[in-house]
Amino acid sequence: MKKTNLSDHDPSTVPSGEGKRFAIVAAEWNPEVTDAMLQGAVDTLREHHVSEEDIRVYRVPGTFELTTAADTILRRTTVDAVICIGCVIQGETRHFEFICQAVSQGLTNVSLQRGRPVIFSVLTTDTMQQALDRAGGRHGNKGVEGAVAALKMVALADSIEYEIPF
Ligand code: DLZ
Repeated sequence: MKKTNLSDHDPSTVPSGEGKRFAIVAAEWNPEVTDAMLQGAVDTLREHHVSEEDIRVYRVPGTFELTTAADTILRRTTVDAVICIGCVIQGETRHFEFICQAVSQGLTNVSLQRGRPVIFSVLTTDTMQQALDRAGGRHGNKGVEGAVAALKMVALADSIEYEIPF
């Protein structure tokens, strides 16, 4: 089946997160969007048996700061994955391009360097309406999708055994 929207996931296909620990970092910019995504992510982790005390929520000023926050969390804690939530809306200047480029590359680098999943739940839209449509509106909730992706990546990591001495 073609998969275009993890918000429509079949819950039975999502691994349990029991005993796993997650950090969620959400940007303060565009809070009407990021707050809804954050709530969607928390609710989804809870639905999949992650206990409340195993979900740590952090805030950063803007989407650009997600990279530093994710790196600090992974250097200082033993969480299994970090879900990064942000919303960048195209404006009149080139700020949009710089932020989107920096955060997508930055989060990829952090994940590879720290060896744990860093989930890109960042909306990059032309308008606020497009963002709202993806934060609990007609196109689902990218926070929910981020939580599903995190649960799947943590389970994947658990399933890959070391054949080469670490
Ligand atoms: C500066 C800025 C602009 C113009 N737009 C957004 C946005 O749409 N979404 C967002 O999350 N953050 C924005 N920011 C703030 C930057 O992410 C960052 O916080 C500042 O440039 C300070 O480093």
